[in-house]
Amino acid sequence: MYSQGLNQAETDDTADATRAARFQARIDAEDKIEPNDWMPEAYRRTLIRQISQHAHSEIVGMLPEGNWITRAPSLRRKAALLAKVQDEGGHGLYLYAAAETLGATREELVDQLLAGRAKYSSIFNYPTLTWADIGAIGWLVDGAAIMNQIPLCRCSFGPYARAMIRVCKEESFHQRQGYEIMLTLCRGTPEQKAMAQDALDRWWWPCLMMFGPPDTESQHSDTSMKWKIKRFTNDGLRQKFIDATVPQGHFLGLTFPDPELRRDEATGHWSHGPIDWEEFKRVVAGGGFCAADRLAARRKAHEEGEWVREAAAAHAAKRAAKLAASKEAA
Ligand code: FAQ
Repeated sequence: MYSQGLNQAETDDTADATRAARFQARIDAEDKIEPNDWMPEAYRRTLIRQISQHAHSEIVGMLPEGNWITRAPSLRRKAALLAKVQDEGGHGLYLYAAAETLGATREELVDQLLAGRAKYSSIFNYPTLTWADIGAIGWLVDGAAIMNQIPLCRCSFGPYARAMIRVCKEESFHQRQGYEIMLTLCRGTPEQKAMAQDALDRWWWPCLMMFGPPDTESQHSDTSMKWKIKRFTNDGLRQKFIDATVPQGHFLGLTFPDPELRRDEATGHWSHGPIDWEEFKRVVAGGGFCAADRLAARRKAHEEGEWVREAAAAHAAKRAAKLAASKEAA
């Protein structure tokens, strides 16, 4: 009996190893993995972790800019900002839906966020003090998000990759309108240019942290790259972002808050000074300046949305009952 059990365990192990090898071969061949396909449990968990953190980032990311909708300097600026913040809400919804295809419900993911148990991007714990911050967020935060998300359009998991295609199109528009705000300020009065410089001074280093810890400390990069969830390392993407962004800042006539920023003529890359990883860890651990406000705002929105959820559930129940009755009658 005992040896029969052992033999069964061995057979199960061999079957698992065969499935895992087949799975990796599909990944290596650039096949897309779809929700009903077999996948290792760790692949599923990694995706739920990353996609849900990404969804939370979009939803919490609505708050710093939402703060300026009522104070936008013109009707045109207000319309563009309103649309941008709505786009971010939409991105959050596609991402929660992508996570749902992996078996995580939106309710449980939202509960984790509201309970303070889920991570979201460190960048959204910084305050938006002036209108120039709205320009800096579009230019730099969306710019960093695009740099990170373009490779995610080729992620091995189909629903995430497909969601990213639309998200990237919208983020590109956000990035351009942010840069245009910065350009307008930089071509405006000396006070406006000073506002733009101040925004760059405050947002530059936190934006570099968006790409995650240095490669030597990234826990998940190796596995995520093996599974083609990530295509580049954190440092690799950070460098691409710096190389693309520094000339844009110089075109604006702005100075980056990094005295060590230098172009290496041989490689064409911009080398930079040390990133304050202690600040990053503190913010990720919940010690960011706006962390408590951000969660309080999400909790309030969730409570105030209770009646909408109730109405939607009542509507769905009524439709289901009607459908069941018409089937019975037929
Ligand atoms: N903030 O081992 P790694 C946006 C965590 S969307 C907070 O390197 P991984 C749009 C990481 O989760 C911005 N936590 O992890 C927008 C992990 O924690 P865990 C969000 C961070 O997953 C624009 C631990 O550190 N974008 O901006 C951060 O391989 C404007 C170890 O790190 C995405 O989420 C951070 N900055 O790489 C909205 C893109 N960095 O789970 C509004 C998708 C790392 O072990 C306005 N995500 N951590 O507890 C990714 O590409 C990856 O998840 C990384 C991290 C690159 C963020």
